Amino acid sequence: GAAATGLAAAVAAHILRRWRDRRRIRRMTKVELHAHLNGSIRPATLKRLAAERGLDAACLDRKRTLEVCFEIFALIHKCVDSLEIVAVIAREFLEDLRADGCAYVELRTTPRALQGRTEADYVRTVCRVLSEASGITARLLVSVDRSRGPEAAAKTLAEVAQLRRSDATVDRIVVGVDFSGNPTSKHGFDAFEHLFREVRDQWGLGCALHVGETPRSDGDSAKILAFAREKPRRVRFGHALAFSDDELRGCASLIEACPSSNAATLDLARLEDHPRLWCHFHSTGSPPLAICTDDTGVFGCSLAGEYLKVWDAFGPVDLVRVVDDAAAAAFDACCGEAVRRRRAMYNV
Ligand code: 6MZ
Repeated sequence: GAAATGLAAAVAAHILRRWRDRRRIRRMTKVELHAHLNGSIRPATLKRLAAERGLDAACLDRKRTLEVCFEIFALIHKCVDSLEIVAVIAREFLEDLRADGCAYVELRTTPRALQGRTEADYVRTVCRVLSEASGITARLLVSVDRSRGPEAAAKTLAEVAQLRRSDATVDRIVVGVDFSGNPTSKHGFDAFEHLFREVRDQWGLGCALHVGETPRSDGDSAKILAFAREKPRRVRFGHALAFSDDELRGCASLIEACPSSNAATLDLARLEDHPRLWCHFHSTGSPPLAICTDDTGVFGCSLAGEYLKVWDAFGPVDLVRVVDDAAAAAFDACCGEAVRRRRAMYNV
């Protein structure tokens, strides 16, 4: 009698607490620092575009290894074949982020020349869409796709430098440069380092560098870590899964952790085994960390969903502090104000 009633009350209290936690996390004010525009295409939009073009989309049914991810990016790039579609996927993603409680986002994308338009047109289009966003502050990181090689990157960045001088919107919206692309491609960071040095030291912008995405060290890790240590606040690490705790000790550069993406590419059975998240929540002296989505369209994830996954695997943990750390590592200082404004407005 009494024991059963007590048990039922305890179970009910547990369910209620869990429901409240999840509602709070879904609503809480967040920041997104690592999201690739084309990888963030809505799955429904991707399927529709692929069907309209008669493209084989069988790769979407396969398990997300790194190799499959890059097959999917190739499919997405065939589907996103005009600046109009680029603008649509950017608007849709901003809408999804805002609904997930995101106050500030740094979106990243690799400029492409599409249908007779130039890479500069691509950058201008994306900056225009980001500058028009309402209810969310959006900035852009220009991506360098390592698989295209350093000459292509130098050409793209020269155009961006020119645009920043001639277009006030581009100048305001572009806040950094990202180093991404297939980590198994032949070009290492050393081939691009001079370009990132220029971005960091001459342009005064941030560098978001993919590093150690696969457990096999890609030979870039030491060089990227040395580059970061020179000016830690101007550099963030994407993934950084292959770093050891000792290598990272005392490093002030933030790590952009992408739970679903990392679990897929590392083939983790449980998020509890994520090396960086584990260290962040279980040991002291590990670098600050942000929770990010990487490619919502490829991994079928969402920003709020990633926070919930971390909560389920490591909670109770201080997710507000994670957001504050991320805001402090944003490449535009206006992020802090965007976060404060949303917190004041929604009281979360
Ligand atoms: C490395 C990635 C990535 O630039 O066309 N990208 N690079 N590792 C990852 N982990 C899964 N996820 C995305 O968006 C798609 C491009 O982003 C990079 C790749 O270069 C991919 O082609 P954009 O908007």
